[in-house]
Amino acid sequence: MNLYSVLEKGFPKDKKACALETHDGLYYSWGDLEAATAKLSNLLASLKLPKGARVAVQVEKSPEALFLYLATIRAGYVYLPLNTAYQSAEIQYFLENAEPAVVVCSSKNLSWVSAVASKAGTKYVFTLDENRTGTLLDSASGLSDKFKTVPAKDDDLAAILYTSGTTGRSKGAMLTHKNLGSNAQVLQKFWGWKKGDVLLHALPIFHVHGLFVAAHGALINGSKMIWLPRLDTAQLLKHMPQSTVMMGVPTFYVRLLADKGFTKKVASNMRLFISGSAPLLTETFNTFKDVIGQPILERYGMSETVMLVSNPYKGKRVGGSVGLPLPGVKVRVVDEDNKPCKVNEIGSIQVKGPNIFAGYWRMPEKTAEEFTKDGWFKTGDVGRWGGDANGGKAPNDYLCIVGRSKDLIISGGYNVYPKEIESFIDDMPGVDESAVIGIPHPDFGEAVMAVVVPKAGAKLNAEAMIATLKTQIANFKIPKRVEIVADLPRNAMGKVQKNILRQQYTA
Ligand code: MCA
Ligand code: AMP
Repeated sequence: MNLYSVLEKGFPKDKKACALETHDGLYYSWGDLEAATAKLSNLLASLKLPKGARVAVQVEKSPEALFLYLATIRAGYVYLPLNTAYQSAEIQYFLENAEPAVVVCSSKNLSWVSAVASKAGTKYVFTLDENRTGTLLDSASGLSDKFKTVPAKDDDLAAILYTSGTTGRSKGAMLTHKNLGSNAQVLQKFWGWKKGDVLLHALPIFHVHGLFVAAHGALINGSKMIWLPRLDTAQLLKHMPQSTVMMGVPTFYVRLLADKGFTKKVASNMRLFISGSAPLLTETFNTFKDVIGQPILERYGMSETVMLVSNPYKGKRVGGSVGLPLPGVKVRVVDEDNKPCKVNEIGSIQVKGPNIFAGYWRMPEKTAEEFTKDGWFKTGDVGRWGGDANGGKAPNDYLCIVGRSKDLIISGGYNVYPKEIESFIDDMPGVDESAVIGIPHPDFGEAVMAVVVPKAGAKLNAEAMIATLKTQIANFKIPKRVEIVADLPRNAMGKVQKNILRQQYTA
């Protein structure tokens, strides 16, 4: 079934009820949402795109950006969201790889996006800005506000999400209508969504967390969303008394706790705070419980799998554990021979279920590598069942993530692959080699740091290197610190020992 039809089942009968309230005081009813979505679906349908055509979108967060997403799904096309921090070289790669039929961008980026899109063979480029302007809305404005949702098979593609690669460039994770619809249904029950819930939404909507976990949750439950453009603690505190559910990356909770205005009283209407995308420090979990009087619910997922494991809504929430496999999701922790580990033994986390993606876009070999012969997806995360989870003893059926086998940094909930940053640094004049590592950071959890070796006789300037990187890659990938050193520590095989660098710079 088309994912939109799955979500629509939860829309309230009262079409005048509020679906979205914005930070600047605008209200969109469910009728508005359906009409705006229909107009945009009609626009896409009028372009007569082939089945499976991709609609790539790099725009600021706005209600209309959400409607564009829903319209794409409703019209049977494939949604491809792109982080607003991506720069032209990054966007060029995504467009050339995905070959979208339609690109929607902010009007301030139109000139360079058009150039890149035309190179990639894209036929239509529209603009959409956060103040409800742009050629997309202009083109849709005269069209009908009714649209018959295009039927979709369970394994038809609904979205492609690019996730960075450990060795090469980003891979597009292909998610089907079934992947997304089944996960939304499971989460609605598992997290006890109920009538009257109001979601406080401050996450970006170009990733799984803000779009497929948070927004889907409210949509399938017919719940109002308070729609904030970005994380702003003052705005969160202002709207919290009218809200019941919030989702955030750990940085959301660190920043809220640093604000004196965040009290039990302000949060008294809230029934659920959910954290994910990166490890929630036990210290944050415990302080939150002390200050607010309720435990944050931590869950675990991936772009390739949507949500996998979650602490329970009603049962025990354990700090330092991500909880129980969601209904329908199978999780195993295995040793190097793919044999199941015992409780408290550390191994690789592998998963199966209706939520597991359909593969990487046009990368069949890479897809095959990431699955075991018997069909388990290798998450690249390392964990164990039960054991001491810092926040107390985890029951034996609770999963604890203890690390990652993939060389990945998660900074403020965004993934950064060291290899990508190293390749940009290594291309700079005077650089012999580099190692990019993650070091603990009080706000972002982990911060990106680069350790760089100059070529013989070359002089490198850390600030100038950072300035150059800022013109090349998204801002969250920029190293917060660059250290110039004479050489990198290596093991007997000649491999750079990043663990030693991490220890050294963490100290
Ligand atoms: C911004 N900056 C960052 C980050 N964000 N640096 C490192 N890591 C970051 N995440 C830098 C900017 O480059 C800038 O640096 C300075 O911080 C201020 O930028 P600003 O945009 O004002 O930052 P902010 O608004 O305070 O944003 C921080 C944030 C944001 C709220 C943590 O990054 C965020 O919303 N993260 C959520 C990511 C997310 O949704 N992840 C879900 C992925 P300068 O001043 O030098 O230019 S989905 C996923 O992972 C899976 C499926 C899952 O399980 O959910
Ligand atoms: P992404 O591919 O961007 O969706 O990021 C997925 C990765 O985020 C996972 O493979 C984990 O490494 C990490 N992740 C997500 N949620 C959690 C969590 N609650 N605790 C620890 N790591 C997490």
